[in-house]
Amino acid sequence: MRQISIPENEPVLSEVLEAFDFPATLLGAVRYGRGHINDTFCVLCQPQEGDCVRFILQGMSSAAFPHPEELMENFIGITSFLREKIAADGGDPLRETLSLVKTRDGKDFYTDRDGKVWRLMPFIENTDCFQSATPELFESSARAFGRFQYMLHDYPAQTLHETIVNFHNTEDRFARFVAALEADKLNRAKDIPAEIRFVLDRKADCSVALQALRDGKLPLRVTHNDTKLNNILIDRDTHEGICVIDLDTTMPGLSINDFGDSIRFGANHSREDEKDLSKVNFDISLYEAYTRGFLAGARGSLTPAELEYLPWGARLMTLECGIRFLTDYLDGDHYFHIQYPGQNLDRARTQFKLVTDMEQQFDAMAAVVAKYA
Ligand code: ADP
Ligand code: GN1
Ligand code: MG
Repeated sequence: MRQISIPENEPVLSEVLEAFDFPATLLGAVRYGRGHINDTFCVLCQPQEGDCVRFILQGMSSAAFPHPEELMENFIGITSFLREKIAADGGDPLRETLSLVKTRDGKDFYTDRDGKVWRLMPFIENTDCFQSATPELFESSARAFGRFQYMLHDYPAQTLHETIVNFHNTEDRFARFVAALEADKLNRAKDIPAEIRFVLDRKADCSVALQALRDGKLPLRVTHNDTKLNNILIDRDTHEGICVIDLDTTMPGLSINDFGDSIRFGANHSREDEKDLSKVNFDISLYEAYTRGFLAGARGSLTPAELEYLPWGARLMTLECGIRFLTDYLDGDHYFHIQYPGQNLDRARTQFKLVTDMEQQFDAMAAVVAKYA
């Protein structure tokens, strides 16, 4: 077999690559993407004739996903369902949703010697994945996320596994923050009183969406639950959001959270870990572009209560994500990948700055929804 090029510090890769049934000769693999959770690699292959082809190889995070085989069952169910809808709609199922390449023994995923689960997917070419966007691109991503939710409105939700229990249970996130604070394993709490106060002062907010759900105001739907801009592939020719990726948390949830998580990540002009908070500002014009796109994509399927709570979705997903980053910081950074010490604290701080901005512009945010509802 010819020598393939793989990073020296990824010893398990050759075992994993060997397990999959590549339709062409393997040339090499490199780490890829900006996700915080999975181990993602781009794999290059040379077919007998024609240009090289790429694949995405992903090892699922055991810290995030305790039952990866259930996650893969969800993945297969959702992508098969979407493939049929996309085909019926005259679309291209190979570009508009993810698919899997099987292992040599005909399985949908490979479990390595340490028990980590890996999947292989064709790379969806002629697309871009952005970390920040112009209003036009952001609106296009919004249409795609709205459409994603619309397409799954008749998916049999009871068949989905809850891949991360209490994923967007903001009350539970608050409680876990308090537990991490009390444990204060690394003695970090003493240096961050303002951030801790920020969270403790917002305990009541953490119940707003859950209370509306308990009161029967907000319906449970099949939602993506991780709708950051870099979880969508944008077609290079049409600039349309063509494929929603990172389906690992697609499960029953609230539509306002899908709306909200996109706003959290995309309705500003700074990095998620920007240290200079003067650069971190909620941009209501990006919020407006997203609102317009999301409501168009959802094709009138949101109820009046969901529309009313959309601004809360933005505020709560941002608060919750900040709480999660801060919890992981207190806990020793075991959940989110970090590139430097203190990155989770930097991330928490940007989220809290954005929450503050949204609190100040909350009425204007509601007015924007009313304009497009
Ligand atoms: P994570 O859970 O770590 O965020 P993702 O599934 O979002 O993992 O993948 C990480 C990155 O890999 C994405 O942001 C995107 O750039 C790229 N990616 C994932 N799947 C594909 C695909 N099928 N085609 C092209 N790029 C992909
Ligand atoms: C993670 O996997 P990725 O990088 O798309 C996280 C989201 C957070 C996000 C913060 C499964 O998303 O919940 O909002 O980081 N995903 C999981 O950037 O926890
Ligand atoms: Mg991702």
